[in-house]
Amino acid sequence: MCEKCKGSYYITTPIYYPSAKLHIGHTYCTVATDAMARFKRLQGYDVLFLTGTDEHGQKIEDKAKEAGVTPQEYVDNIVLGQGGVLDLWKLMNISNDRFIRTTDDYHVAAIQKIFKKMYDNGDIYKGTYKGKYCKPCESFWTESQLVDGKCPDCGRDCVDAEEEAYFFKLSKYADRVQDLLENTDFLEPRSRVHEMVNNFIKPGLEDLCVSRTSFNWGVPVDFDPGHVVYVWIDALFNYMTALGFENDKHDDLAKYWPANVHFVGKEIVRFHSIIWPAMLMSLNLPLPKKVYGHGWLLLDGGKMSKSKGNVVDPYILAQRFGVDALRFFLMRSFPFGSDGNFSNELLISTINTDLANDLGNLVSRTVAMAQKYFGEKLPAEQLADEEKDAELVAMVSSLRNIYEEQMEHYAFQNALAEIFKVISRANKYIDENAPWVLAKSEENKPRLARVLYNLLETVRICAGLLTPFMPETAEEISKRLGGAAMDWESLNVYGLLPAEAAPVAGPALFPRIDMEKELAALEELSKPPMPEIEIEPYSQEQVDFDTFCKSDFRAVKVKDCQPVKKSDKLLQFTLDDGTGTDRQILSGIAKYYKPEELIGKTLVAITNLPPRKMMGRESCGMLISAVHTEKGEEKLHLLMVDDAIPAGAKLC
Ligand code: ME8
Repeated sequence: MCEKCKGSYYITTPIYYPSAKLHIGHTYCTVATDAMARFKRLQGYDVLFLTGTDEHGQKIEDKAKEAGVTPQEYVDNIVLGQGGVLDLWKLMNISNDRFIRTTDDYHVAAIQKIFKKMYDNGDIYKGTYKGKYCKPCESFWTESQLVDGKCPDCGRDCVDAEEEAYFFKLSKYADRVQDLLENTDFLEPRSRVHEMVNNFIKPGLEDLCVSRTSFNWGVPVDFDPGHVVYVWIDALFNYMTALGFENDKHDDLAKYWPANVHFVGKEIVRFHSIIWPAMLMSLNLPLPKKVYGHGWLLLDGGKMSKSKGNVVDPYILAQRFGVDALRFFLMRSFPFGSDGNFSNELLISTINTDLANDLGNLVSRTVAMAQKYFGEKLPAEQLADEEKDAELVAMVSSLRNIYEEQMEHYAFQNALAEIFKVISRANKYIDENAPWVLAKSEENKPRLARVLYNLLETVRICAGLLTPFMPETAEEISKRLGGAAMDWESLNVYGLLPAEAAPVAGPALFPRIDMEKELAALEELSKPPMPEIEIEPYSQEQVDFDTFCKSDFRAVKVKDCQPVKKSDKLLQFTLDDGTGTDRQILSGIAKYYKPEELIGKTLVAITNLPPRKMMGRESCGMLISAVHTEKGEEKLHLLMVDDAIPAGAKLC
């Protein structure tokens, strides 16, 4: 370990199901983990940040079948393909040190060994599984666990399942797990402990079915062909196989295990706080130090899900607002341990208020004033005013420690709120000290220099502490302050910026967004793409042949065509229908044709419809057109036939 390092720190996200493209909810957890990992690196820890994908299970097998590809091709496309999981994490500036796929050979082989170990030590045994299974969640349930007969996690139907299966003796570990949850701070927030103990442990923890025979896409149980390992066992052990547990691919188990924290969404806390520690107990392995169950990002009060069609695309938001602004919004707007309601309005107003008005303005005003009043750099001669400076200086000086305390408790929202309290205070300090007034007299220049110095120093410390959330912005601000120090120690020392600071101006960090226009643009973008060509559904009602033959279709030649006064729809046709008497037909096609371009054309009309009046004029028949929709717009083409066909010829 390097001398300066504070020690190792291992943090993980859940590994994602590549059953569909990831949405903003998935991004939320990964951004939070990234912020924590960056914070720990900033503090001086040797961090290993792991994320990855959980690629086995029936759901993936079914989806691949639907798509007509192999399961491996299916997951490869979602993980590695354009706009896939890896692309998204790159876009979001996620600093994971490792990425595990549960289809990686080393992981598969390790899972087989782990399963065999638990079988050999008697904690896995063979029996018959009878119960309920929720396919989308890959979860087994007992009848009593269902809520109104449905899966307690997702509310969907469960299917009856009965098959020969292996079981893990979860019941054996019930007391130890309960003790772990109730008497240590293994699981946070505390509210989740009550939920786990009351809903799952106290009603009686049953042994867990840990193999399946009804599908193939999983890690095969090597000593019993036909069985594949339950996807959650395969998935949970990723946290250790990624460090080299039961494999030679990696070699840092001793350094990083036990993990400092697993960040997981609230619906998978059960797997991480009951099943996971029980399996580790079975293998006599150290337990992770903490599982933190964060809340969900909700949309219109409900969970986002592909099947509900209400997912929010992080690509679109990152493109429109920038990656740092999106990362910031996710961490600033919702308390990490509870659910939060996502909305575009909240996103835009957070960017406008905090980033454009407060932070952006502070940086640009401060730098602009320093340059305007002093040119390249501040003068060394500066005059502090104890009374006027004390509050701001005290707030900035204590900020790092207050922030640290919040970050250690994963209270990202509070940590950011502390920074923004200081930023607001600094904006107020500008108004209180009115630099533009001080600038008017030469005598006040030393005081003016000190005011600007205090502001620059505030910006340095605030921006440095924003690094875990907005790494690119922090770097940019450091450059604008002339390469200001933003390492952990410097962020706790007020006055480190040289007195003769030389700030550099730049474009607005966060331009203000026009709420109304932006909401309209987002609304437009969220609409599903219009199909290129849409045709009318076919009629299901049959017409008997004799009825059809009653319709008299004739070729007609256009002798004259005129617009109809006061109607923007109708054209009036004078037609030669071969009878020697002109026929008049009115047709609502003015939007599609100019009258003069139709004269002389041979069209098709149905001629034995009863005459009807339109805009006071008689219409005797109807012209036949082809209609379809193109990119949402209705299109119409009059049916035109060969001009060699004489007027009045019957179409049959
Ligand atoms: O659960 N808000 O994978 P997953 C917040 N493969 N978090 C959300 C969310 C939302 N709207 N939607 C999803 C799995 N998540 C397993 C994990 S770990 C050994 C195996 C979070 O892709 C969700 O809570 O379904 C979970 O923590 C993570 O995204 C991955 O979900």
